[in-house]
Amino acid sequence: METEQTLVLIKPDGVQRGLIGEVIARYEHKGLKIVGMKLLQLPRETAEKLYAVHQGKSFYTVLIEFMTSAPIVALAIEGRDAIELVRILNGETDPRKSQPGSIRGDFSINITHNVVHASDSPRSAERELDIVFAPDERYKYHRIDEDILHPSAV
Ligand code: FUP
Repeated sequence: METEQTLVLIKPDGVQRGLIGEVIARYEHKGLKIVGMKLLQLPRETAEKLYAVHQGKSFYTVLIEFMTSAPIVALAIEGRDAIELVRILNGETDPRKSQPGSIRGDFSINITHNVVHASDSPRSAERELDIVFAPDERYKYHRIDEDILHPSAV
């Protein structure tokens, strides 16, 4: 198990629907650590960088319009296997396939308005975190429950 950081975005629908606290609680209660957090409206250029891999796809324009339409919350989340754990907590991209109990399974019904984004690999996490967070916007600190979450032998 590696300690990793990942980027989460609570999308405009999550912010508009008052789900910020609920979504953050899912990650916190799992035992993941918030090491960076801010409310911002994504400039178009930033959204295009984040979603460069989807350029040219049928949903790209709608996705960029949506992601820049209103404020989002950006989170830098740290923990052992954080990249995979966050994606499990988020659920499948298409909310119709997301399991109840996951964020998308519980709170969304439409693939564009699917509440959250999270990085899908160590490489994309590093790239995406650098796009959204300046180096001094991510903090190193010890959370008091870490010794209970991670007994030293395991
Ligand atoms: P995810 O990694 O789960 O966020 O999913 P992707 O990177 O594959 O897609 C990014 C976003 O593009 C999704 F959150 C929603 C949108 N999308 C569509 O609208 N239609 C698709 O078929 C695939 C993705």
